Amino acid sequence: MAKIKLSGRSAFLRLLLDEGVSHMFGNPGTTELPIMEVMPDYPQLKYVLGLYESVVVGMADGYARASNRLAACNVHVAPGLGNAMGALYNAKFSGSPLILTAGQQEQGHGLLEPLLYAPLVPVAQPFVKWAIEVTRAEDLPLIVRRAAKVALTPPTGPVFISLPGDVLEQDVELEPAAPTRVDARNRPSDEALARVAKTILAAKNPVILAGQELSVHDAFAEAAELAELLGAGVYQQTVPYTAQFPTEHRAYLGALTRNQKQVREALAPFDIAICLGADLLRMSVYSPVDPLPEGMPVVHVSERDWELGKNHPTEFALQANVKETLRALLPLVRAARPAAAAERLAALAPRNWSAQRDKARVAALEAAEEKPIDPRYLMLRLAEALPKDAAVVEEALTSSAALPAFLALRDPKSYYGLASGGLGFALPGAVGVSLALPGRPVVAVVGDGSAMYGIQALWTAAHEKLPITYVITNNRSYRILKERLISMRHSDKFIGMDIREPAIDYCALAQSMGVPAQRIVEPQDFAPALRAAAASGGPRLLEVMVADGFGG
Ligand SMILES: Cc1ncc(C[n+]2csc(CCOP(=O)(O)OP(=O)(O)O)c2C)c(N)n1
Ligand SMILES: [Mg+2]
Repeated sequence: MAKIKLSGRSAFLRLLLDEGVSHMFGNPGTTELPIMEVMPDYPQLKYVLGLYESVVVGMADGYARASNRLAACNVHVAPGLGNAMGALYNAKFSGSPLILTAGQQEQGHGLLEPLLYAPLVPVAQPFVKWAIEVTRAEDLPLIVRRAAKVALTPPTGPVFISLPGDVLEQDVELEPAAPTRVDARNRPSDEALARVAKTILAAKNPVILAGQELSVHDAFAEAAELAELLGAGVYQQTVPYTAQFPTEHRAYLGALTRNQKQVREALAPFDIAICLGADLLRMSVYSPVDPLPEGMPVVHVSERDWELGKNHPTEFALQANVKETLRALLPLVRAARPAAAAERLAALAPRNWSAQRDKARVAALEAAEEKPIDPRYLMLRLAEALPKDAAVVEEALTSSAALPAFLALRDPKSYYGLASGGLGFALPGAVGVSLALPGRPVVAVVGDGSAMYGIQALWTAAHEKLPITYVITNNRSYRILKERLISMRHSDKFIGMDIREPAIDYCALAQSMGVPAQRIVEPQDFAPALRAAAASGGPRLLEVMVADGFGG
């Protein structure tokens, strides 16, 4: 095909389209105006405005996670990039393939230290796979194509490109080219698979740790078959930020906590851990206890080589695609299914997820009348009243502690949680998830404190008329920090942990941004309100007054 001559700004957008980008999430400033000038020439590239940069990157993160596609996001020079860093940290954790760009002062002009200037590459670098500033327009094709390839090659993740104004003004000759996509769906060697099969078949009591790569690569069926063939119990990984395993499967035992001692106790009865596309026991706060029982052998399949053997000696560290690996492993296991497997599987039934749910339901129903609403009861009702095909986005900390016990996850795109611990994902993330899954209702459950780290996303949800129901659990506090101050510091003198005086009116906040809202005080009002909100087909916010855990 013939070369075409374009301005740098047009070439940039054209290249993104050629790489399969359909959405650019952005917040513009003067240095982005060249790009905004030519946006109307590329209507296939939908510009989604976010009113704060962490919201822009959070939306792109949600979009990339739910679509498994490349997303573009564009922020404004040094302050905009700085505002986005928490969200970029999240995107790094969830391995979201993002091309993050920022306009930069013209080369040379930056030397004069004008307003808004700072070198951008060193700012973005720690959280991205590749960071670069374009110095000549003629390099744009190489850089954008390489950025897309790097972002999408497992381990996937964000990349950063700084776009100086003068580069966007120069002309560039563009030669059409098909995107390069690295096929990384590799599987271990026959020899390694045979050794793994022999080891796991010989185990007396294997356990599977299910991770997010099972959902990214749509491998629920394969993981479930392995659990059945081995009679292995299945736990989801300690930070369950995607759906990781069909919860109603009889081998599924629920979530591991992030308490080292509890995890060690949960794993102690087993004699081998088979870690499928998971982060091996990522923890949160310090404990001297090692969560992996001493001497426990580990089989770990992950496409993220950094995770393999990172913290724990790993007998079988297999850098591979988890679905392809399971496909190749299953015939070996099928052929020699251990006699004890059926027995082991049957023994899991009384304590599997479904059995635990029944017990948790009884406990939650005991709190049905309480006011302010008991968060366990709220989560029970939420799980029951969700539309069948809903995707849940979650960042509600203490309020959602019971959610994993009630929320049945049946497909890989049914749940998106906070990956890194950095608050602010859920409100914008829900916008991205909704754009990625058109036709699917989204329900975002978000703590009152967490909501304030991404509140501007409500405006985008309204502007784009997205079918998202935001459930804000208002306990008027950072309840988790209060609980931890007591358990970890033995103090109950709470400074900086109450969100009162004045109380935040989340309904008024939502309404001011065009999202109809309702406050729920009576426990029985929640389920009908959730059904009505989800049925509305547009954005809604339910502010639910829940117990603060300290008698209020
Ligand atoms: C970006 C960021 N800032 C601060 C924190 C510290 N932090 C962790 S949990 C939390 C409180 C969350 O409050 P809320 O969403 O209301 O949940 P609750 O604790 O009340 O259940 C805070 C401030 C964090 N994790 N991330
Ligand atoms: Mg709170």
